[in-house]
Amino acid sequence: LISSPGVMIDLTSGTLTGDVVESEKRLKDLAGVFVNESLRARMDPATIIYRVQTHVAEKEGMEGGLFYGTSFVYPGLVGDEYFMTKGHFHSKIDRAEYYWCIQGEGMLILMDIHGKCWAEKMVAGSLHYISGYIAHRIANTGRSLLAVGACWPSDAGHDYKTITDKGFMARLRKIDGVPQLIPVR
Ligand code: PAN
Ligand code: ZN
Repeated sequence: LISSPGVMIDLTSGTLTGDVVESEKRLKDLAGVFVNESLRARMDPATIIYRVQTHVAEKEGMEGGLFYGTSFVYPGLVGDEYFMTKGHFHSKIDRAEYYWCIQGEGMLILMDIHGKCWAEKMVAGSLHYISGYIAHRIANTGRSLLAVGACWPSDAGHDYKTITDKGFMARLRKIDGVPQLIPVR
């Protein structure tokens, strides 16, 4: 009647062990994601930008279920733009999500359906509610690994195309040594 946990989360690093699906994105996988695409294309394609560990507790697309994931974003820059995730709206665009920062320093970059952007600072322990209709991505603004926990509905899905086609309307750039959210063009 009593079972052992099928998955463990290390509370200081965010690392999952057990029943977990792993994925990673290297610079070669991120064409068009950074403002300076020609620089990205000239950098080492094998550079790892982020990894995600997901506990897939339900079938993808199942209504009423939840997924858990830890995202790890590495420190670094493409020019003056911080390493970051691709970012997405949810395919079921009204689906919300929680993010919380486990270690490192970062920024949660948000954009509404009209292209208005804003950002929230992430430090270990910060909790971030992302309501539906809001695109979201995370950037590492520190010198160490950024780990962010996330919980989202298993029927949310990921709409990357809207971001691939239009991009975020503002970019997080290191200017005078500090992160600033700068409108595109
Ligand atoms: C997160 C993201 C994760 C990777 O789990 O999927 O941070 O970012 P991209 O999916 O934009 O590459 C989430 O928001 N899930 O819904
Ligand atoms: Zn999401």
